Amino acid sequence: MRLHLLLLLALCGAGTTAAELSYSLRGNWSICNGNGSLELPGAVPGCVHSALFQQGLIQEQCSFSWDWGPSFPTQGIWKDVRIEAYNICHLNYFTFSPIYDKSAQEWNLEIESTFDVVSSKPVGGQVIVAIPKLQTQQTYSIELQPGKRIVELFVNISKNITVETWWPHGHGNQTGYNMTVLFELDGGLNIEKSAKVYFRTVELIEEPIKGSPGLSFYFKINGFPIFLKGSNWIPADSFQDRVTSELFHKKMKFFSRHSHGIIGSIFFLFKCSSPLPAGAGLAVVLQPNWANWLRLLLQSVVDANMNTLRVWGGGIYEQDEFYELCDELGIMVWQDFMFACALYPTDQGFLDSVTAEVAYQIKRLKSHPSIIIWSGNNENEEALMMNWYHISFTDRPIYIKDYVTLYVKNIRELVLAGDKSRPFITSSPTNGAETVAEAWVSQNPNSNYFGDVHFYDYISDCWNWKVFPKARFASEYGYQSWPSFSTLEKVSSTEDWSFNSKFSLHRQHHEGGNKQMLYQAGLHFKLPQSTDPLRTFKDTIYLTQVMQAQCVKTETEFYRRSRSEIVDQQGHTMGALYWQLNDIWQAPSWASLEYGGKWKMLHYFAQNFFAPLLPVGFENENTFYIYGVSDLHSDYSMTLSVRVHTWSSLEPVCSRVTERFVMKGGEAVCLYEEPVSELLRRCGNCTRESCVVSFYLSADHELLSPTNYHFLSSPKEAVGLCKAQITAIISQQGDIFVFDLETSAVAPFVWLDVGSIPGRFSDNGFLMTEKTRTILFYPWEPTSKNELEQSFHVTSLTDIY
Ligand code: BMA
Repeated sequence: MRLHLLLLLALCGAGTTAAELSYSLRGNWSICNGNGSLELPGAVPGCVHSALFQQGLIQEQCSFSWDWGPSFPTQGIWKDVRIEAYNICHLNYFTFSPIYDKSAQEWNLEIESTFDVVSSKPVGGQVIVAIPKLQTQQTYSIELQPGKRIVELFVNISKNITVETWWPHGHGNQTGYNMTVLFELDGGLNIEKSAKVYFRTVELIEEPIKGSPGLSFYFKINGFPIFLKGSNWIPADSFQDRVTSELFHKKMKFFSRHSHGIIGSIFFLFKCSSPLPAGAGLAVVLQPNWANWLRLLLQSVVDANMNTLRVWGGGIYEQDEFYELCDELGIMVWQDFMFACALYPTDQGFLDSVTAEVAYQIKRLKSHPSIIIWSGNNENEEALMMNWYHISFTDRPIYIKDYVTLYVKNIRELVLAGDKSRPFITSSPTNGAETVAEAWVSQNPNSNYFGDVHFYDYISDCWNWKVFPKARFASEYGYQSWPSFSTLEKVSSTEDWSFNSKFSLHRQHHEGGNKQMLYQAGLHFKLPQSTDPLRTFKDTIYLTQVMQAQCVKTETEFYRRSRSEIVDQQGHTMGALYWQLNDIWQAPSWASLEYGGKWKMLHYFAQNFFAPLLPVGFENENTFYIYGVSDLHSDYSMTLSVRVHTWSSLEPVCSRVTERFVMKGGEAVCLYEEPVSELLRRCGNCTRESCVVSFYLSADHELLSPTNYHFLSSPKEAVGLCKAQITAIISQQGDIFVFDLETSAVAPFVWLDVGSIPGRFSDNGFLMTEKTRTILFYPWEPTSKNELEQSFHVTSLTDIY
């Protein structure tokens, strides 16, 4: 009999498998955080980095603080632990990959199971694999010799059966097939596994582009080129045992029914109580609805028309439920290995630990169709090549050698051995094939001509699209904002409620972050001027959200409209993943979802700027253009309507509808072009300051796109903008609440807020040019009309002056 204590990941911070005493790091080993923006030790209170504590542990890197998060390094066991006793054999793991055979045009399934055979004699028996919906059932004889044994099965899916493929959200269904694998072994030992199998192919296309040096960098799913739209995922909480979904409960049931040759089975759950630093108590009391936490966050991803999340390398390998939900919802996952913003050692102990961890994670995750790429680390190639950490010229070759040892000779080899079904790149950003050609470290890993880029610029005017890189793929970019007052209120008190309070400075972990937000906002908006300090604080929060939403909108729309063209030898952009989706605590950050799940204005904007069909307006040399962007698979016939309003009237001063045209699927093309001077002349006595343009795509009076807009001047220079009185009548229709809005004047950035009532609106932060508008509220927990009326507050731009 053998007792098997399954501590597995439970012990380890970032899902690591080893925690040895201490490693000596190379001479000048040093670290910075986030694009070299913050030298450490940080000047910001509470901001420290893993390197200072790391001592050879591969602990969740951001648990020692990041430029958006606190320092709460947890210790101890934080995942399920169970003791299993067995006297014949034990199924250690079970994993599989669907593989498409292009030449035979058929699907096969590779199933791998590893056993620990403790019986002294060989264990014989058979395995029955069944996928009923695909009329597939195959039986294999097996004989397991004592010791560690791997069983590899190859299941062919008959060509005569139609296999429905898995598609990313917005591109098709997420069809999956139930599969059971039953091991009937000697001695009456039956082990049954069930899983959902999804079929899809993924290719990373790096090929020459006409008119541009370098190579493309885009993904084909099931042979179809897809623009990746989405964001970057960070751990949902400093204390992972709080991140749950209802799937978790299902799993508990599964475990208690589970039996595999166990002669005595003890099952218990061990949830570690994380050590809480002083002051952390507040965060514990005020948890969001944890039961649905994960699902809510991921549902918000698809609700905002995203199809991709990058699981960033400074966090953790997420729990199974995360990937199961991504499979179910059609969210593609760019999976980093957990190394970020640091140069790691490569002594044998460290490499052994990495090997165990990486091999385990590949096995655990490879059956998920949602994962479309493995990536070695976050920003370590760039850190090395741009010398973020001031390594001396003479030491550099040692660091390059370490880098290649860790990510190429170890991690890449493990990926190639364990999972050939999806691409691998060594880093993000990287130059892909060009990085390989340059011996795994490119002179400029952030090149616009290859691979992906990370781009941050808080100084240039974000309304000027010319500052953004015309890259192949933007995998990180963004701007900070403050979360809403209702979120902050839960972890602060009266003396904290000003932009320069100790609290506000303490929660801001990005050096100069608060100033940068006001600077960027001040380029286009008047800053709040109230004499009431609380009002000024709330208005400033609102304005930072407006600024962030508008900045990320401009940048993302630029990337989306660059998908089909090459300008000045650059372009063919096929991905836009802004930094960052979610928050780990209540603090200013780049996130579009607040801690607790509340949508910031940016998330509502994302729903629009990621819409499958979108008109994008911009100016170049005083000419106004509208591009049509389509992510659809087919061509559609439609018209474009362009309206101009003066700020002072709810009636448009002029309006134009184009001839019907065919918008090609999967393209971005110019639909409209007019010199600004002509547009102003055509529309009465418009000036840049007095008018605003809005536009949408429609067919037979049916709206096909969100209504988008273009400011002809900064709102701070707007002429005729008056204080809008906006009222709402709230009614209930089933589980949904209807907000019938009425405004007295054109109102920019209309923000509907119901405080802490969990839920989201159908749209928010919008430009209101019509007298009335109906907006829906989808509650995430039961609420009432009365409760909503009590909490409801509306703000638009002129309210803050
Ligand atoms: C990138 C990320 C993070 C960071 C963000 C904002 O560098 O990879 O490290 O939080 O930028 O600075």
